[in-house]
Amino acid sequence: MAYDNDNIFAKILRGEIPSEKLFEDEHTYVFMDIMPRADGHCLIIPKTPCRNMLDAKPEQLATCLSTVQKMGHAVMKAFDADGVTVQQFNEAAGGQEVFHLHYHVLPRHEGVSLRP
Ligand code: DGP
Repeated sequence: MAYDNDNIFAKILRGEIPSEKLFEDEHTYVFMDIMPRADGHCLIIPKTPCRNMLDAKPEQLATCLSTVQKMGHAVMKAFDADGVTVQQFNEAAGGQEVFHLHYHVLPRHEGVSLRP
């Protein structure tokens, strides 16, 4: 399916709507999720247009996953977490709500469930 340039994360990348930035490099941007399901819940997105994983070029997947790993280490340390959950959804039937590729990184603590 086609990429929509007016999706929320495209607007965040263009600076048209605010976001709480955690990190960026040449290829990726990281910001806090507006509806966090755990303290430190953040989102990793590519800076180039990509609807979801099914639409991604290999370099978009590689750079995103490299940043996912970096943020995994960062939130483990910052939140004294016991583990990290990484989530990624594709198309509405797959649970995707915003149609720009993104990875959720959620710090986890033993015995603590994610918020709904
Ligand atoms: P999903 O496509 O199902 O992975 O859900 C999209 C996620 O994006 C959801 O956890 C909430 C988050 N989100 C939606 N709109 C905004 C926004 O305007 N700003 C931020 N920071 N996060 C958003």
